[in-house]
Amino acid sequence: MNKPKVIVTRQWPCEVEAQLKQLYDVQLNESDVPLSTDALKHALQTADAVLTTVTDIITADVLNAPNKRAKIIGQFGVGYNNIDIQAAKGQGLTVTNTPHVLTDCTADIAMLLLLMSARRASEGERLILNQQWTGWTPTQLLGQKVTGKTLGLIGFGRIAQAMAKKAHHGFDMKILFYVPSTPDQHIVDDLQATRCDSVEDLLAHSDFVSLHCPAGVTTKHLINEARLKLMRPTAHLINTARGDVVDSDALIHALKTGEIAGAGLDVYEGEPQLNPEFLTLNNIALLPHLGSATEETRTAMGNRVLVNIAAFFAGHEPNDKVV
Ligand code: 8YV
Repeated sequence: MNKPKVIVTRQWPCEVEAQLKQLYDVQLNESDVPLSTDALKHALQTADAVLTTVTDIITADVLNAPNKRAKIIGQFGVGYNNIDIQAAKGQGLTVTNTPHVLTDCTADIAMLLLLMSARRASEGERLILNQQWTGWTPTQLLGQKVTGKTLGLIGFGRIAQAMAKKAHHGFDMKILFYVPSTPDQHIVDDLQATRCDSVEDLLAHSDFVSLHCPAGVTTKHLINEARLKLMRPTAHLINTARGDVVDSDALIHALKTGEIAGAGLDVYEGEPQLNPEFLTLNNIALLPHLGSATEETRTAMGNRVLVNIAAFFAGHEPNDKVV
């Protein structure tokens, strides 16, 4: 029997690519240049499985390409807001993602940004890199203490809970959370966490606010001008979820005017383009979407895609089926 044809849109960890080569008639992307819209359509027309990432914008137009051969899109990532899921469903395509394996690393990045923002790490590093540091002073770059403070989590899924665990058990932080669903009471009890009735309530009572909700119509600009005004002037906003969840213009204004003390961002509206005003701010820590970027996790994500497509080709429902 012929091996299924698989197209991988970006370069993946070599260990995973080696397995793909063994198992499938695979087309890898050695140049790592993202595929154009036409190339994505062509991939769906010529392969049995197309393996995508956050940088592939799979719109209804792409998914409606005629004469498709593909039956499955294996997304390398837990988030899949780059794919029009309803259109994929309408086309009878299966879509899978890679939950669980990136939980800890993404929570680590959120904690890193929290610490960087609180302790003004980016500002300090710039001082050294620009050769402007003239020595220790008693009042230089005073930030805010993290231990014992209150962390408010918007969204309370796996990544938020992993961050809460590190923050509560490691930094003695008090945990607040807002989520529309009902989380496991054992987890809430272990974290001695308090549920807030509204986003507004959480914002008003947190020293650090970390975003962990999926991107979508209901969460677009969830953090807007009015909500930023509810945050404490000493508070910091951390975003490792998706850029669209925050209105960047409103955030820039809040950081400039001292409505909030700082922000730590790993994701951006329209990334990799950044609102140029972000670059003019001192009270911000900026990372280039590094949430899951460890060797272990990226390899585990690739392996998770392999398990999903293997199940699909064997006629089973993949564990991580989104639609
Ligand atoms: C991924 C992420 O690396 O999994 C996610 O949702 O945000 C990232 O950590 C990226 O999305 C790859 O597709």
